[in-house]
Amino acid sequence: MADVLTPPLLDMSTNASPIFTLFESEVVDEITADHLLRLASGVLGAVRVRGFGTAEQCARIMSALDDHPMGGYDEAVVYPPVAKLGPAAYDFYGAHELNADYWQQAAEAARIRSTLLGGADPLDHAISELGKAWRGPMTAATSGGRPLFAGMIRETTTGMKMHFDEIERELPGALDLRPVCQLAFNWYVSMPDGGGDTFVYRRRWTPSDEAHRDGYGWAESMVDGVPFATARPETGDVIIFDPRNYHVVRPNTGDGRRVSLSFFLGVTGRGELVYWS
Ligand SMILES: O=C(O)CCC(=O)C(=O)O
Ligand SMILES: [Fe+2]
Repeated sequence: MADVLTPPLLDMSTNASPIFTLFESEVVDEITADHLLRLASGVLGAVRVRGFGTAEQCARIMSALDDHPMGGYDEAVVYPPVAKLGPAAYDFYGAHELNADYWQQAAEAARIRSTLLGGADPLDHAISELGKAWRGPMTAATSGGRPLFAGMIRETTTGMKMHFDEIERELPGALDLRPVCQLAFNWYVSMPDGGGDTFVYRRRWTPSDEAHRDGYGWAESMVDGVPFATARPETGDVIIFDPRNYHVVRPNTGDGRRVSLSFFLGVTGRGELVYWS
């Protein structure tokens, strides 16, 4: 009889045919379409791409940010606070629509971000690298024909509660082309000397989870024993994972700021890679 292996990360087997957990965290030097497809189909937990941006690019962005203090999420909703530049579509789930306020914030944030990399837009670097990896059509997600804002700059210091992100549940039908999956892309332009790890659990939201809601997050006891992938990026690295899986960010424990450029990716039924924040 085959051995029965224990979770989280080992293969499960109750007979001679193993069922593979497939939720590893991979560290690579270059992102490929295969990584994106495995993340999208749920057979890879997280990928960390080393040196996605150079130290020089990251330093330029960080010094430009000194002249553009970041705002934040509404502290009544997101506490501990997370500073950010640019709107996320999910900021508007209370409003149930991407309203005039969204488009105004989007235009303002895109204007500021477009100069942060020595007069150029750091989003362009990210999109161009992903486009090369995908080798297929890639375009900004649209809503009512208008391209959504993508490329939020975000700073966490005391971490983030365990939560999930899923546009189709936050604002159903908001995107013109329905994504069949969702990935979160974070390029860390600065990381502290310690802490700031990201954990991704192989567990999606289900209605009974609402009994364990804690502000914008959910209780971590829900993921006891669940397979997980973890990544601790260094400055310049990228992490990509499926944010429909519960994920949590640990507090910084060392000197230095934890700042990332982030957006979501989706694959449409036509095989296009779309992006938005
Ligand atoms: O900052 C991180 O590592 C993850 C942030 C996050 O919650 C997301 O990208 O959905
Ligand atoms: Fe998230």
